[in-house]
Amino acid sequence: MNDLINLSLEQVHALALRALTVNGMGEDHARAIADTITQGQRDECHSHGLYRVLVCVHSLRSGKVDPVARPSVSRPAPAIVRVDAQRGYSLLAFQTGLPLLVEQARELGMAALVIRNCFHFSALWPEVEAIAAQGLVGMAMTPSHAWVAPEGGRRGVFGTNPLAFSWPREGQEPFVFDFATSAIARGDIELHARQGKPIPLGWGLDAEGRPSTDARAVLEGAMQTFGGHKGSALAAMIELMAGALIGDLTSAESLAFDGGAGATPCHGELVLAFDPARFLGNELDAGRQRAEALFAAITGQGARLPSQRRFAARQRSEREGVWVGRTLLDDIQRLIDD
Ligand code: NDP
Ligand code: PYC
Repeated sequence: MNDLINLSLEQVHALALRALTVNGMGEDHARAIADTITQGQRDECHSHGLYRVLVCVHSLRSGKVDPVARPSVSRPAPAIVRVDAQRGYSLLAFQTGLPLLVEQARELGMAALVIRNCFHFSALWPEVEAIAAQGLVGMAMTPSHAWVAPEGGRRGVFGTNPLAFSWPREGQEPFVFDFATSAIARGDIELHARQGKPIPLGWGLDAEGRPSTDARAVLEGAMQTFGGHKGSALAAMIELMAGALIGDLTSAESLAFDGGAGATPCHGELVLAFDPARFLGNELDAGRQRAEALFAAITGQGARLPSQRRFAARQRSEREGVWVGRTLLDDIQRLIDD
């Protein structure tokens, strides 16, 4: 039986940090990763919370990741900030590039942060929220591994390719969405497989291309896109924008680079920032009011905004801590002890 254990957010952070550092991760990378993992657990995004410690440590032990890589910055054009993660994890590269992205977006109206050569496991909402916290509109996207079949196909071509967006709001949480362009994140299917639970039809196909509710069969077959041909086209766009356009690997190339190691995918990420003050000038207030009218029209009929569940979970976790399955905690503890 998988009991649930209550942990404070400080305990979650300390556990993630310890598991990473005893396995050789440099302190600054480990802190950046533990911060994001703690945010995921806090917001009840279970596929990208403490569970990710397992794959990060596996990736470290595979020898693929440089645990002490130093991100390096270059400026190929005024609006483009490029950070080469040098085969380290993406989060330190994002932290390195964010102040420059913000500065350039304020100066030019819009700017791009291009992260190359990074191992990428994390949810994108912490990144677009950080952009919204600066009063900017944010977008982020990244490939992963070619696990997802195009609509009408049966073999993996696309990654689970998340797309995230944030819109800053005065005096309240930003409008944020962040979703995989597959029907669901692969991490969620992995969690179903760990717990021996079936998955809904529509998430994936078995190795013979048949729709399946067996999580393990789908992990060995192909995942499906969300919204059929629409998710398929968006997934292709992300391969192009955050792969071909930025000079980094597509999901198929990233999977080939992994070579069966089962490490975190290694590729690039594209992050965009837009300054509403620059776009709108003295019409800024009118633009903000237009946005608020839109949000009111959504919530006014009982629908919810994306991230409302997450923000509510955040408040609850900050008050009461989080509940984590004993099996996961035991698995992480073994990575510290062995
Ligand atoms: P979900 O399908 O669970 O949800 C995605 C978004 O939809 C969230 O913003 C969510 O808000 C919102 N949402 C859900 N239900 C509703 C509703 N009824 N009304 C309005 N909004 C709603 O996420 P995915 O499984 O697709 O992705 C999960 C995470 O996995 C993402 O954070 C993504 O970045 C990450 N990921 C990372 C990858 C990587 O390579 N780094 C690859 C793939 C995924 P709320 O949270 O409030 O429910
Ligand atoms: O859950 O699909 C996923 C995922 C891929 C890489 C990181 N998360």
